[in-house]
Amino acid sequence: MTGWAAAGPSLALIKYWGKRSAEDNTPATGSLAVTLADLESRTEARFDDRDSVVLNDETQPLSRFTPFLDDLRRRLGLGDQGLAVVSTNNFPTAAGLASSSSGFAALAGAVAALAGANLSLPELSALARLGSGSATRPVYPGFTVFNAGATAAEPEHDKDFWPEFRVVLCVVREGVKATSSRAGMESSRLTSPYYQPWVETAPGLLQGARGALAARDWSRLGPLVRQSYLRMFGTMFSAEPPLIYWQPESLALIQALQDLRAEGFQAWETMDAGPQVKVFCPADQARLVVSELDRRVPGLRYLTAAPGPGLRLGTQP
Ligand code: 2P0
Repeated sequence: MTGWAAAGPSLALIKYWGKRSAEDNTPATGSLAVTLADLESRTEARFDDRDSVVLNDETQPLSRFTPFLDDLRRRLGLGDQGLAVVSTNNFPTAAGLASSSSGFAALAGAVAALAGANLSLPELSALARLGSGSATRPVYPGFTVFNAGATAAEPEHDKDFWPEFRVVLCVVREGVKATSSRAGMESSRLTSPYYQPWVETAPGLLQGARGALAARDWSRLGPLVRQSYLRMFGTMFSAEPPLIYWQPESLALIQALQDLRAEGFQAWETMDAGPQVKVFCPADQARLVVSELDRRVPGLRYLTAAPGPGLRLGTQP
């Protein structure tokens, strides 16, 4: 028998960056995110003599997975059975398109299905957290919140809450990033003088953004989204050694979007632990945003996504 699960990436409007407890993998800052449609990690798990993880046809080193697989075995009562995991992403992996969120959510779901565990969504979210903090969120469809210090994310609004909401993903570089989020946020915490102010001011951004999202108000939401990612990067730029995920095209896109907003667009960017730029905008502006960005910063690949479903899982013979 095989357990399977599929999850979309969770893209944060308000960012999780830093841990309250590394041992429990709980966040220092609360995040507000959207689960994306069409992009997905799809994972299958079956029992085997020993553990193995194959991602996009490549066998992975087990070091990043063994602690999580051990946690899953312990919590799901699987003894010491080996797990053979095969996963595919239909979008660029580990380049700041939030593949650890969808990947670890799908892995938790696939092993829970294989174990025959009938878990609630909060239980699945808490299980996914043991793999990756951001993986708590895409268990739910649409918009989700993962509060500071929490052990699971919560649903905020369903995927149809704001039908005009779109995300344009601007793929600046494909390929694996140099520093993982986990290492990067720990380095920010330990070395940046701006880390404490980041954590202290994060609740105000989250509260404001929840209100602006509830009101579907671009002009209130956009500036809060911008403050969240730029304050997060403030802790990275000021770390020792500095953490600079940006590429020249990333900054060119940020400047082009500033110009587009001055021209009347509601197109607000965010970035994660990688060079990609992601733009939140109304559906009726998305096509024009892509063509204007392509004209001003040529040569990049663009994907457009709407809010999507939460975790899907099951078993097959
Ligand atoms: C987020 N990121 O809120 C933020 C913004 C990256 C930048 O959540 O250590 O891979 O596995 O819990 O979940 C990436 O952090 O870190 C992340 P771990 P994770 O989407």
